[in-house]
Amino acid sequence: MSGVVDPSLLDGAARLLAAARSVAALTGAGVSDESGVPTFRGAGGYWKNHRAEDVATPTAFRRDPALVWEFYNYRRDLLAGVEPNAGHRALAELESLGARFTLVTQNVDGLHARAGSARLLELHGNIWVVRCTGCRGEHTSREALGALPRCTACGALLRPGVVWFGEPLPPGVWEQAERAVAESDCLLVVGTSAVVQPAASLAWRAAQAGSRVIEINTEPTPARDIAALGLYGQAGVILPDLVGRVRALRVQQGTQETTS
Ligand code: BJW
Ligand code: ZN
Repeated sequence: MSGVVDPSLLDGAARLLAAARSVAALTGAGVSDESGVPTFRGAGGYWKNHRAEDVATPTAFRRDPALVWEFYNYRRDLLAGVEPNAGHRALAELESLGARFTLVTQNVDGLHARAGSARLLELHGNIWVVRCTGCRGEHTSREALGALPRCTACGALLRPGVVWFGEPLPPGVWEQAERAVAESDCLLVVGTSAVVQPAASLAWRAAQAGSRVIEINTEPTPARDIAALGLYGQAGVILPDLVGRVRALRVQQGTQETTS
């Protein structure tokens, strides 16, 4: 809970953000937790009931596409009934507070876009995108899909437009994400276990390039080692508080500029 986050740490983090000319954020499943979306690795996470190798690899899809679609259709149904939370909204507001801002997410749920984030890089694709395994055509589909949906153009099986283990990230997206974190003065690492590569390496890449890393999570992760600051509690509580402090500092900066 942010009740236990020391206000001086929140102020320190807000000062880093307000002083930055370029800010990036790397988010994971934890930011959607308070919207009611399960994470992957925590208690109640997807990988507690499903082995990742059975539902999130190209081999699994070749072996049993119906099982894989069952997993993704279940998640699409769940997501159709949830809303972005205060954490998503705070990150969207941060984008409008002056610095250059890029939001890099590992999430496929589309909630950052729904909250209003515009400069958004989805490293692991999007669950509402459907891709043909034959002609590679892509389209966005929010309708219910059958157990084994097929492409109307070529008849081949359709698959979810997400990145499975062993697959490369979407072309171009990775390069843009690397550039954004390397150029940032401050990187927020929010709600990710920071163990899935190459996404997690962005935190280390930023630190190496001199960016100040701020970790926001319910518990420290391996990224704590390279973070300048760690804020431990719920993202949906900490982010609005933090962004409110950045907003106040920006207003002060503006007043100083006009009076000096
Ligand atoms: C809260 C909170 C609250 C909770 N507030 N916080 C180097 C070393 C070892 C292995 C590899 C390596 N390089 C590559 C690999 C292999 C593999 C990998 O990383 N494996 C490791 C896990 C061992 N990586 C890949 O295969 C990647 N591809 C690749 O490397 O390709 C190379 C290649 C190149 C050229 C040709 C061919 C290949 C692809 C990785 C794809 C990951 N896909 C998934 C599924 C996506 C689709 C779907 O959603 O179904 O992505 S797996 C899953 O993990 C999903 C997530 O995006 C990803 C990250 O999880 P995330 O977001 O961190 O969630 P959790 O649950 O782990 O953590 C939640 C966190 O939130 C926790 O810390 C909580 O404490 C916190 N939290 N509530 C704040 N309220
Ligand atoms: Zn097709």
